[in-house]
Amino acid sequence: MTETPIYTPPTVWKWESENGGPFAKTNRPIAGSTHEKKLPVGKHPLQLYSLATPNGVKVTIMLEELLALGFNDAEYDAFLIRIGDGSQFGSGFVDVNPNSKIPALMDHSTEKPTRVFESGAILMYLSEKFDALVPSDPSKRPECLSWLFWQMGSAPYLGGGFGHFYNYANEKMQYPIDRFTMEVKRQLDVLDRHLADNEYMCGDEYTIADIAIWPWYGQLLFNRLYNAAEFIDATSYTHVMRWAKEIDKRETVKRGRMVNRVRGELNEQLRERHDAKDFLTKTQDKLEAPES
Ligand SMILES: N[C@@H](CCC(=O)N[C@@H](CS)C(=O)NCC(=O)O)C(=O)O
Repeated sequence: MTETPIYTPPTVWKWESENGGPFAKTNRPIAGSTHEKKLPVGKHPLQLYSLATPNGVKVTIMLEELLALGFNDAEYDAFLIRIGDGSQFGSGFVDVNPNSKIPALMDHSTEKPTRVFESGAILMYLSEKFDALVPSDPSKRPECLSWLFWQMGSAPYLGGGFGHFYNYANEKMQYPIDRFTMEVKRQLDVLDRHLADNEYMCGDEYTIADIAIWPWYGQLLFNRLYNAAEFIDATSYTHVMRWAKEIDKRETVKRGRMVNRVRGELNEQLRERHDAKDFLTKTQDKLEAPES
């Protein structure tokens, strides 16, 4: 068995080499843009710049839910930001999100266009703008926002911790895998106990808390993230699984998952969405089909 060499940190860390992982080309220890690039602006009030990762999908599900509820002002253009190519470091994107991460939203319906970044802030912004998918009853609203913020604080352990070391890291190291697996299983148990007594995260109402949590924890159980369902014993979380399957059936969720998707089945990839009809006419299988 080869021993991992012991690493002694230098007094001051320096950025000397790419660490070889799949994000090595884009990860940097500094913020700001790397190149000039204006963002396109479409015809709708809301302009989304994103990619169909779990954080991106939260927002596209939210927008599709709002449209299905009849809020026509939630019409949106979704432009693709390819984070693997470093598009999040273009000057226009950094103007919308100084943190250089998808998703980022511009609302052009306000007197001066409003920028919103951080998926949790975007969900809250949209729920307040349309007064939908968040309880207005003061006895229920705090519970909903608590779970929304629970997700925002917890998912980095799942993605940046567990997902990184279990799935992406070139070397599989037991210490970080044990540490983050333990935490992710603890989080799943938190959800499982809660969902044993609640249909949705905030009781009997489907809300932004479900929209935030499902793309991460629901899809983890379906083996859509990190190929880890067996490793974490997904089927043992029966209540989370029941809830996740229920949400997976929603047409709005199916549509939201397709937007800005660049992987998987071609008929499930709507790389850019500019019109509700695009789901029927602009999926990648149709765009790539030879002309007859
Ligand atoms: N807390 C942020 C996290 C966003 C985030 O991590 N986005 C990832 C994709 S899921 C990203 O853009 N990564 C690009 C990079 O790190 O350079 C949110 O919820 O919006």
